[in-house]
Amino acid sequence: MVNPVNETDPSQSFRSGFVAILGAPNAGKSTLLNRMLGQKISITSKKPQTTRNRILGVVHRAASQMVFLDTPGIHRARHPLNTRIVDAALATLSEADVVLLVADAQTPDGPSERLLLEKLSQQRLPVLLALNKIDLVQRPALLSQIEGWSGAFAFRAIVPISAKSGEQVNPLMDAMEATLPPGPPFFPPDSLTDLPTRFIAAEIVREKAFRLTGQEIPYALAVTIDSFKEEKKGALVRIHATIHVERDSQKGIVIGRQGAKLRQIGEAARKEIEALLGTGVFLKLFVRVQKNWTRDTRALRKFGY
Ligand SMILES: Nc1nc2c(ncn2[C@@H]2O[C@H](COP(=O)(O)OP(=O)(O)OP(=O)(O)O)[C@@H](O)[C@H]2O)c(=O)[nH]1
Ligand SMILES: [Mg+2]
Repeated sequence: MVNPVNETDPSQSFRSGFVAILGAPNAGKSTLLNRMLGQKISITSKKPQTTRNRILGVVHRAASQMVFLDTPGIHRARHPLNTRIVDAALATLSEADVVLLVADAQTPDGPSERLLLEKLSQQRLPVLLALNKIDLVQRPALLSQIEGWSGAFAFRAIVPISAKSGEQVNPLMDAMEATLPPGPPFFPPDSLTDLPTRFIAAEIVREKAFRLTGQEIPYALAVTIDSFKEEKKGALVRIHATIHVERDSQKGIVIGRQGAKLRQIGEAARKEIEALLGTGVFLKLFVRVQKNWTRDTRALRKFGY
C-alpha cells in the first residue's frame, strides 16, 4: 500500500502532557476527572477533603493524550494529616505541563483560592480555570465571577462548566489540548490509570464509609486491603479490608446498630468493586481502632499518606 502524499505527519501534530487538577476542597475536581475519563476512578463526596492521594487518569483523544493528576483540595492546613496531603497536592506542580484550576462557582472558597493563586503565580505553567457547578448558579452571578477571576490572574482560558452534567466539558478539553506541548503519547492506547486495582478498591470502601457516616467520622477513616485473592479461575475475587478509625466511639458508629452500618457500607462497596473488576466479589470488612493515627507519622505512612 502506498501512503497518501498529502497527509500531514501525525507525529508532528500530536500533543501530550500532564495536567495537574488543583482547587479548593469540594470544588468538584474528582467529579470532573471522572467525567473527562468517562469512568469513575476517583472517589467523590459532598464532604470536603475526600481525595487524599494523587490520582492519575489518562484521556485519549484523536490528536492528543492528556494525563490528568487529580489532587486533594488545597487549603491552609494545620492538622498533620492535612498538611501532608496539601503538600502532596502542591508537589504535582513539578510534574505538570499545564494546570487546570477548578473553582466552585456556587460556593467560592476565598482563603483557599487566594492561597492557590499565590502558589500559581510563583511558577510559569499555563493555567486554565474551570468555573464549576454552573448548573447551580444564575447567569449574572456567573458573569461577575468571571470578571473577578480574570482580574486576579492571567488565565489561558476561563471555561464555565458543570462536571456533574458534563455541560461545556468538551470545550474545556479542547482548550487544554491547545496548551499541551507537541509530543508522543506517554501511555499505551488502552490505559486508564496507573493505580493498582487494590488501591481503587480501598478507595471505594472509603467513599462508601465517607458518604454513609456523619460529620466527624470521615476524617478519622483510613482503609487498607488485607488480602485480595482471585478464585474460581478469576470469576470471583475475595477481598478482606480494614476500616481504621481513631477512637472506640467511632468504631461503634461505623459498625452501627447490630452491624447495620457496616453491612450497608460493605454492600455498596461490593457492588461498585464488582462493576470495576467485572467479576463477582466477596468483600469482608473489619473495623479497627488505631489511636490518633492522623497525628502519627508512622501510621500516616502505613496508610499511604
Ligand atoms: N451541582 C453540582 N455538583 C457538583 C458538580 N461537580 C461536583 N459536584 C459535587 O460537589 C461535591 C464535591 O465533588 P468532588 O468531585 O468530590 O470534589 P473535589 O474537588 O474532588 O473534593 P476534594 O477531593 O475533597 O478536594 C460532590 O457532592 C459532587 O457531586 C457540578 O458541576 N454541579
Ligand atoms: Mg477529590
